[in-house]
Amino acid sequence: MLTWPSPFVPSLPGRGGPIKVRDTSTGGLVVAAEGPTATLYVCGITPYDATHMGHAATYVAFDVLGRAWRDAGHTVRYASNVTDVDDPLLERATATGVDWRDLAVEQTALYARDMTALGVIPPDVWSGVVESVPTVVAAVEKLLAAGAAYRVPTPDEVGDELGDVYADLSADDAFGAVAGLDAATMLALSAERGGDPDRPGKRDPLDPLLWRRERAGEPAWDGGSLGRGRPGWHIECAVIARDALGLPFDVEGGGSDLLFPHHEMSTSHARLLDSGHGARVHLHAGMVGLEGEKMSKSRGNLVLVSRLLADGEDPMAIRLAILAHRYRDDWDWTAAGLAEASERLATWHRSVSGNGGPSADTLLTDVRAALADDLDTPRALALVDAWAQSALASGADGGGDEDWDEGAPGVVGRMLDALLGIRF
Ligand code: 5CA
Ligand code: ZN
Repeated sequence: MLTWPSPFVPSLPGRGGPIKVRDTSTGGLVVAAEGPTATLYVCGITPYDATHMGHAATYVAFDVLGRAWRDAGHTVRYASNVTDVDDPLLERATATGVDWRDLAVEQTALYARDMTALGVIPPDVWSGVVESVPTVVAAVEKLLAAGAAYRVPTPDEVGDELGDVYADLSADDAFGAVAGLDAATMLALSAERGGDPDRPGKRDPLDPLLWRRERAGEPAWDGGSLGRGRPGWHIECAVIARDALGLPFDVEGGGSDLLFPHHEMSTSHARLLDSGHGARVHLHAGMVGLEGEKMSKSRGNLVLVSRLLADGEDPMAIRLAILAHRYRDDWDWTAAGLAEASERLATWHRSVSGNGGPSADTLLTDVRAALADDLDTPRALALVDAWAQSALASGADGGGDEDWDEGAPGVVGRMLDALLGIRF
């Protein structure tokens, strides 16, 4: 289990919520958590390169959900993973002559520093895949025993007949409900995003890998009756989420690049593993791009959080630049966006450092309503802008304004901290 320091979250007068979000699967606005404890799983990083603005935007979006939930009176239970063994990580380690374990540890630590700087509240359970191997093995054995998985012959080098293990998607009647895609799109995305539709011996080209037998030069763990090997990608998240949160849980999230196949498959695995349920709601952050292209480690067109911080940028300005966009929209990172956020941060800072301001009551109600409406942070920012402008315009004593309140800057400052994660 890993973690980073948790920021202090001030309490506010009154209460917000209930928080509604747009479920990717249905397109409808739904209450994100109905019980007293709100449960969230967000797919974590594959630690082979440093945190870029796309990662940061996704984790800040779900951090805002967690903050809104807390403000609505929920206890939040948040789980995430680190994909600390996976093909791209192994390939990068080989290409750069570094041990894959060292690369994962180094990049995970850098990510934790970046998240700390950005004021992201850490998960309650943040689990590496490596530490979850025994539970994944038990889950794969269970799927095999239930007839929901099968073995596929391996190359001779593996040395025995056990085979790799694949999930049999025909065992899951509800498969396809998460993303709602047609067969051709599913096939194309599977080939693009880590699947192996052309692998001979599979019952269906979409069937995903659950357990890969040890190959020369690849890390492997004891797999019990499965033989030595390593887990497939989707089953890891299904098992880590199930063990941390129980099934069903409220929200499974990540960037929109994970909708298919990753969240379709991990939800399918969860359904077959236990209760017939995975996540109640699927929530996806849009893709952050650079000059019109998705920012990605594989493309290398990265704006790194650690680089911006090393250049002296204020992490709160970076956070505000993210919050200026609706979490589920795709958007481009620009230097102008960051400059605008720095200016906004400075204005807000001046306004909450003054001797008073217009009453914070309406602002607090309106910001809560904006967040409850599918985490509408751009609206929340515009509301704060308006309050800051009038606080600064009224002079030190409010110019006789009846609505003037000496305590307002304090409440607004605490609100920015608690709900938006912006502190000065
Ligand atoms: N380890 C897997 C998930 S189990 C993974 O996708 N790792 S990742 O490092 O590639 O991405 C980490 C998170 O950032 C994921 O939620 C992913 O959807 C999100 N993400 C990746 N690129 C972008 C981007 N350009 N914009 C927004 N979010 C992104
Ligand atoms: Zn995942």
